[in-house]
Amino acid sequence: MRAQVKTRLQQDLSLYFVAGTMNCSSPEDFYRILLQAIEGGITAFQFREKGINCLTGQKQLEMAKRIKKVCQEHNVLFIVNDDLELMKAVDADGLHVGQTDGKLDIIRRETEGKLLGVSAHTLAEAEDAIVHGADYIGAGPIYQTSTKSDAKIPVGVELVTELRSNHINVPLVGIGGITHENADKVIEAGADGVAVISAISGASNPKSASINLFHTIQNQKEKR
Ligand code: 3NM
Repeated sequence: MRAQVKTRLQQDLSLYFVAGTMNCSSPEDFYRILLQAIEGGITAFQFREKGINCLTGQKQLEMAKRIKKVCQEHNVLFIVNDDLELMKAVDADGLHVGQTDGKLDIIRRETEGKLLGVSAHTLAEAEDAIVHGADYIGAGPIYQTSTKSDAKIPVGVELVTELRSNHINVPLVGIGGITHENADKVIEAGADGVAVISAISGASNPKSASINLFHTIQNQKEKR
């Protein structure tokens, strides 16, 4: 990845909001929260529409189109979780996959010209993702999370430190249990950003939650 593209991606991943309609009380509530998060300064959004009561088919596609439009209008990176066809259908900026979402070499070929993010829970998984061409890594779960039912045991910011001290130099975000109270520790350990679901989707005021997170992250980045 060219240095300029990398620097841009490091900035674009600073505050990465991940959500699907299941994380909110209704599809309209989801969209309202997304708009507020954008107003509050999120830099990237991942549409993670999976699990019980998620939208499928045409409804999912229509929602993805709405998201793409609003993200594009506000220069927010738009990533689709684990759905290559949906990513292509809405011409999103990229795809994010987990460790069990398919063979990375095939996924990389299918996402040529798009960003590819991969979740990693260990150094070996991060190394494997990079060998297969991942553009960025989502490392976690950093802290305890109740949002993802099958989340692994929290690895702490130590995983970020370990990745950075083992030549993992690609853009990297921490995920899992991150709030405005602990986001600084994740950045301090070497992450370029934080990915959150409930810290924004579950906030009584998603806009001010996003503003708080953004400031915490930027302040910590400036200290480096
Ligand atoms: N992936 P919250 S943890 C979607 O460890 C996701 O890869 C994780 O939700 C991983 O910010 C997680 O509410 C859930 O804790 C993050």
